[in-house]
Amino acid sequence: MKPSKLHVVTLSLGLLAASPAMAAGELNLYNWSDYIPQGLLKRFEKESGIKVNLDVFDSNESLLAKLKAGAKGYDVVVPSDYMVKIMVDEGLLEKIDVSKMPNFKLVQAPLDKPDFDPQRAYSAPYMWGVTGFTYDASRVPGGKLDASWKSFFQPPAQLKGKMVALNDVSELYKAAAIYLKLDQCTEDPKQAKRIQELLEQQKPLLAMYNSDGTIERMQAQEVIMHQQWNGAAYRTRQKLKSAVFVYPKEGIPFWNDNLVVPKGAKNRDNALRFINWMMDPKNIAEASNFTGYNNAIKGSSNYFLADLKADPAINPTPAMRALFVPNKNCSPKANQLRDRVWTKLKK
Ligand code: N2P
Repeated sequence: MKPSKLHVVTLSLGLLAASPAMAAGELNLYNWSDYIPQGLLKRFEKESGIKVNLDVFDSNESLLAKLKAGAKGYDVVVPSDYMVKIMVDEGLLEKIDVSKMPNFKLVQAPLDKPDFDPQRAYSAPYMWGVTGFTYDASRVPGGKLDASWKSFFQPPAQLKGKMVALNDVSELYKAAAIYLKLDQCTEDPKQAKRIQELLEQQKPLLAMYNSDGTIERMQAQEVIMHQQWNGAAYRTRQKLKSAVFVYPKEGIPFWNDNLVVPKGAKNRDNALRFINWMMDPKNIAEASNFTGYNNAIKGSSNYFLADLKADPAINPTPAMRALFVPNKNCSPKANQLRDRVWTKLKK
């Protein structure tokens, strides 16, 4: 093909655009799948000159395994609350003094001093939310299910093979513990066994364990019920009007995710710049508008889409808040019991 004049112009523009980015270097972000809009990353690239490379994971445990296996090359990763503590204890994170960053003053209580990182020495808040399950009201008997974990663990027979649970040890174990009125950090093998039995009896009813593609699976009506995070549920409801997100009456798992820097990150300065930039109300609001989750930054809700503002999980009533069950930092013994339940379940 003969190079046209247009082609040459495009090429040189491309080079021009690339040079500041090359000067400022790169940022390797390892985030949950479907958890940050491309447009926001593009705007960060434009404003900073830093090129962002995005790679994705589907659970805290796969993120931990990756870092422990010595994965180098990530500059910012996004663990949940309890996993920040585990990573700090394992010496996997850089101390980055988030509380001294200019935008930190905008972080609202209680997420300015969370128990997993009270000084905010290692982590900055990203999104927060809750875990429940969504069902398609057009396909359940009577068009309605009880707002209970019972509907998820012991559903009507018609749902057999038409439900999916998250592929997430922490989420399933915690939901089961709440339903059975047990401590999510139990160190009692007998209690762990009861959790095991509940999960084992549910397993044959499930089409699979999968944390990715939950919105698409519900929208395509491949399944009738899906354990889901509230942001994914919000996005599901925009595509499937008959979708109902359940806030279970026995307790609603509450979590928050965080931006941290793995030890030895090559682009530490770029990571710090990105983290501070993400604590800007307008920037984090753009992430919330895309993901459907709230965040901890003061003033960001001024930029929320009307639909998002109206979502009950974004502005929980005091009654709903009273049901929140935050992730706890369990002891190694409790974590070991939990992991054994999971390994057996997945065999
Ligand atoms: C987005 C993942 C939400 C994170 N796909 C739940 N902690």
